[in-house]
Amino acid sequence: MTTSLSQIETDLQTLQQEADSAIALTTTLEELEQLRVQYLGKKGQLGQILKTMGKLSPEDRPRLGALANEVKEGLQTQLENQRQTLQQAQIQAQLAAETLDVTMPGVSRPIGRVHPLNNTIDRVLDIFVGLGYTVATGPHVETDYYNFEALNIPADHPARDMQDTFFLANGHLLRTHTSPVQIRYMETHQPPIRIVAPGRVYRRDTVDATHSAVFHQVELLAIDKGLTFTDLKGTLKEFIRQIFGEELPVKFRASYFPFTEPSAEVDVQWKGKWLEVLGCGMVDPNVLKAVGYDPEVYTGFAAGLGVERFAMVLHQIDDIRRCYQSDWRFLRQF
Ligand code: 2U9
Repeated sequence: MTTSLSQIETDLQTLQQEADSAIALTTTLEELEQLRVQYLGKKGQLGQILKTMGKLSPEDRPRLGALANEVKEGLQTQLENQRQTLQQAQIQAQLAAETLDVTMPGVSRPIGRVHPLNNTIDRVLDIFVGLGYTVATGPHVETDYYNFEALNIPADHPARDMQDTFFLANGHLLRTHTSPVQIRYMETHQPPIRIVAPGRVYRRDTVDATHSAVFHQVELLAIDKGLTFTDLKGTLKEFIRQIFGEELPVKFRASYFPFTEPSAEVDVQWKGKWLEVLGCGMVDPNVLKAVGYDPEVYTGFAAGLGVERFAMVLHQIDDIRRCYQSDWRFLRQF
């Protein structure tokens, strides 16, 4: 069977038309490459058609050769055009996917703020610093001597029951008050002394709305020649005036602490209620002796307040546990 020139011409035109639409329909560079192999590859369709050229008469061959070249170049141009189109599309898609829209609203992070307990400590310290006091701090892990013995609380003293705490294997303990700070300070300083000691303290306590095994105190201590209970009253009244922002009725009610004699609890009338806000007293002579001060020469006064209790009173907080839960809905109110 001989193949006619017109037959091959028809085959080439059909190939051209099929390839036209097939190339235009590709959506990926991989599909396009498959088509290139299919049409122009070694075993491609164009090659297959050209193989039949041998069956043509010699005079027909040049015409067909020219036509085949035309088809081949046409296919190459089309493949190249489509390759560029697809590549552009791919770049555009990638750009769209990776573009950073700098006009989009950012992810906002709420700005933190001072915790109500720290805020209360700061306010208390500010007032005493204004009255000439120096801030002093000390270790949370203490010895029995600094936490109890030097503060006139010997081993068999009933006050130890209320201040049971956490003991370490080596006999050290977590301080039950910040008072050891003042003992350490007195050991290394001579009167006159005016210090205020803020910090975290620990007690073996059952947690409820008003009790926590870990809480905070601020204590103050003044030692000088001739200090009296009147100086203590004046100092605390001024403190109360400043922290509550107004002159309030104040009551000093007799009380007992091992490290002060006489001792008192301080009540303040605020918004119609009497609130217990401070403990205080004249430093017990035994405490002065323990640090080598002569109680015949020096006298002093001390006071202590529970920071949580104070913050709860100032901000009408109903449950001490809110102070430790880091709940932003609670904290953002302050
Ligand atoms: C030295 C001498 C005396 C500190 C004092 C109180 C009274 C007091 C309580 C307040 C509420 C403890 O957190 S609380 O439960 N504190 O009532 N504290 S006098 O007296 C001292 C401290 C150090 C050397």
